[in-house]
Amino acid sequence: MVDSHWSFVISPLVFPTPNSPLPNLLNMAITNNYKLNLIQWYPGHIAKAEKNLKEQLKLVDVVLEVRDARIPLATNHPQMGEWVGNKTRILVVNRLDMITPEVRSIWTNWFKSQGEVPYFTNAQHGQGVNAIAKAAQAAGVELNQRRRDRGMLPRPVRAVVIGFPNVGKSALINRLLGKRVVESAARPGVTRNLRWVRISDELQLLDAPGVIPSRLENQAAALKLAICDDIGQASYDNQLVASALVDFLNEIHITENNLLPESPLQLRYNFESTSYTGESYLEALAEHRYQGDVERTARQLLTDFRKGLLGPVPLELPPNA
Ligand SMILES: Nc1nc2c(ncn2[C@@H]2O[C@H](COP(=O)(O)OP(=O)(O)OP(=O)(O)O)[C@@H](O)[C@H]2O)c(=O)[nH]1
Ligand SMILES: [Mg+2]
Repeated sequence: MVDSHWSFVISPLVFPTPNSPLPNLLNMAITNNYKLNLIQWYPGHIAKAEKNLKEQLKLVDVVLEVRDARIPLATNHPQMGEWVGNKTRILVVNRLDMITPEVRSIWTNWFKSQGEVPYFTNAQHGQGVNAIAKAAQAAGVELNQRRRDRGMLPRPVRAVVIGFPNVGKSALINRLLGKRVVESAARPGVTRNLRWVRISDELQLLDAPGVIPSRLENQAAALKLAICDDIGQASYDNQLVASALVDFLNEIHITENNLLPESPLQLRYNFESTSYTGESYLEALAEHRYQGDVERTARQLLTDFRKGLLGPVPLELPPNA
């Protein structure tokens, strides 16, 4: 379905040539080789939700900020500080099953070095989810102490779940409740309206539609969002995004060989990737496996990555890791 409120721009692109050297740094690969100004996505329902969110925030004690463990930096929303204000913030890094324990511990150390405590979760299967409820309820204890001191009756702590589309916010709420109360599905833009859900006598959660900056300034981050299916498909070109995925995977395999000793593309398709640029790999793989159909190859690659069939592969590591 095409939403008429979606705004997207696809500009002419310059792809890396087959003979160009492999990029050295992820972001350099993007800015130098892709010459991008292509991905913009800000559907009408998000603009509306942000307005409603501002209203509801007045009622909220705790913000559960949800990020995607494969791209914890690209899913860091620039307005989060503003929304949190002086409320308690709990940093949830979801999709823990999609990275290795080693990568998780690298991120944990990095967040700690930044003075933050990340709560890693798997909202699909439930790992780490109870710790989130506990952390939110702990904020409620303080809240109710203050209320009692002022002669007021205690009330449940109210927490809002905020993050980019498709990171697993609604899945987290369903897991916390142990049943499916809000819609959750494998595409961005599933939750359209804000909705309060009573988890227990102590905790109420507000499910919110995924939010995204009105303009995606950082196109390397935008590509990662597209690769992870965190922005609407109508806003990007599959072949461009799949090419970028190949470049990211090659880059991590080459520069972080201890973390990714085998090329996930070689393992999945039995077709060597590191002597190719992203674009030329797509073409060669299309010839090798998909009767030369590059678009089908691009879609397959993206689907396989999103389903975890390329293995637990991060697209980002902390700066200076
Ligand atoms: N593998 C894996 N999948 C997850 C995890 N958490 C959620 N999912 C899946 O990711 C998809 C998106 O989940 P949602 O809960 O709809 O995401 P959302 O953040 O509410 O998305 P919007 O409402 O569109 O903003 C669903 O198919 C979930 O089952 C996780 O930790 N691991
Ligand atoms: Mg949702």
